Amino acid sequence: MMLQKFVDALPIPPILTPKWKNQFYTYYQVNMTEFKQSLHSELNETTVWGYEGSYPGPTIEVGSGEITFIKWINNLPDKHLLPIDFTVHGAHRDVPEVRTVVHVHGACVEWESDGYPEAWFTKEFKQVGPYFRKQVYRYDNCNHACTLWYHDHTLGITRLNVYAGLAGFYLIRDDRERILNLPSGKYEIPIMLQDKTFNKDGSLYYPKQPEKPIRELETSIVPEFIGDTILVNGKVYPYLKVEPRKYRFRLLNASNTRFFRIKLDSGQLLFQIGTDGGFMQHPVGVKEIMLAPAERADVIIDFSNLEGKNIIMVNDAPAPFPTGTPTDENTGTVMQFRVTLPLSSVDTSVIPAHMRPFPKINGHLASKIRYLTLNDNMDKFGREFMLLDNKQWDAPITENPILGSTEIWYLINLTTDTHPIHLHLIDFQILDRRDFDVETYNKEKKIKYTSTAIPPEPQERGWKDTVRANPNQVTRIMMKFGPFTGLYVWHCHILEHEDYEMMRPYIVIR
Ligand SMILES: [Cu+2]
Repeated sequence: MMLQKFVDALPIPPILTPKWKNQFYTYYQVNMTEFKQSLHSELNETTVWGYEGSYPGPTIEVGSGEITFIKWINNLPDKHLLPIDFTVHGAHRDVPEVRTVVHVHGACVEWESDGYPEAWFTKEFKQVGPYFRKQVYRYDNCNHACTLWYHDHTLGITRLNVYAGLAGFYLIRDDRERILNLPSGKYEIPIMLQDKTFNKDGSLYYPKQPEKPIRELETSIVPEFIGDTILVNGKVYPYLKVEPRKYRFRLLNASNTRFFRIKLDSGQLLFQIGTDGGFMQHPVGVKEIMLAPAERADVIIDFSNLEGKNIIMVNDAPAPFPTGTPTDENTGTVMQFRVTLPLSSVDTSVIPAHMRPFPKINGHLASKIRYLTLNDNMDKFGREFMLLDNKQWDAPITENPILGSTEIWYLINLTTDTHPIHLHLIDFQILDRRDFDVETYNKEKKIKYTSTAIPPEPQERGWKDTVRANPNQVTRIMMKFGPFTGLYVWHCHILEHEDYEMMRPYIVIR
């Protein structure tokens, strides 16, 4: 369906108000419900799922170190909005259709509050998953200022719950950020990028079968979901009126599968100041920003001296990435900035020369090196699916780092896709990527490098929680595990992969 571009204003999700707050704690309640929302003015209202009656959910803003409690409440209907594949692990007929569990992506949090995929719960907590521990989650927010996001993480239906609308921003602020004099208030705007496909009646379309249908099944999971329409903050191709001055944008790719490679059609630079885990040491001026699902970039765009201009944010990442279909006029367009508002006051905000020191973790301190493959496999229906280290979700835990220890993980990608690999609890640093010979690896289980090590891209030189592991490359990441012990997960953030076995538990032990 072709929807007219730039006819609706960019919505900005409301900031969530706490139920109560004192000098020690802050407490929020967040209701998940089904409701109708207009995603484009020419489209009938769409039934979506959201937090607090909003898709995207309201933005949660907390201070670094602020002890925050959140009760996530499932008030969704009993019937799922989208087609469930009951053969997928965790989504069999023995559990209720509608289950939820919320994960704050990038959070430094105790495991019981991390949103473990098997810690799901239903309406009124009547039924809960085997790893459910508490109704009210506790977040210590031991991160520096950063752009996080919250979204559903239920085993076997994450792709459907997130696609239905269960995602929102979670921003952590700190004193360092306050003294940087960045564009703030109405000049600081979250940008959630997603793709969807609509039925003619305005309802959400999600495929019931892959391109080559599985005859034995009424509904089958698909290897990836690629929507034909781009949404920003839940609106199709919106526009934003801006003043001729600097703005700060928190870019987030919250798509199921689609990668975004963002550019401005004016050719101007985006000044990136932060990665997944917060501020970088120095800003980098870049022409384009690559964002795999779940990756974030904190950027400043300067509209000074562009009065009267319209600037379009475009995308040219093939889908699936990197070998899929190139973008077209629809999937290559994201949103429009109209520099039509008068300058309301002199812009005194800055692009700082220095944000925060970025101490490189010392590789010699790594007490453990893990070699982990990303590979594909075939199920009994002849469907290809992806695995981490050749293991399914319920194989015994193999990644068991010791609290406080530093490890290096070699992500050895034997598939033809780029997989955004995400670890819960910790931030890591990308060491490098290096081409290797897949055939030799498959035969001899030995890494034969075919290039020298490629350093991370300028836009990746900061704390990360999600890394693009490209095909035919070994991607090395390094991290220190802590400050909590317990059960977490690491997984591919392509939600169709995550739901179908490309996820593994890991445990931090004492
Ligand atoms: Cu993947």
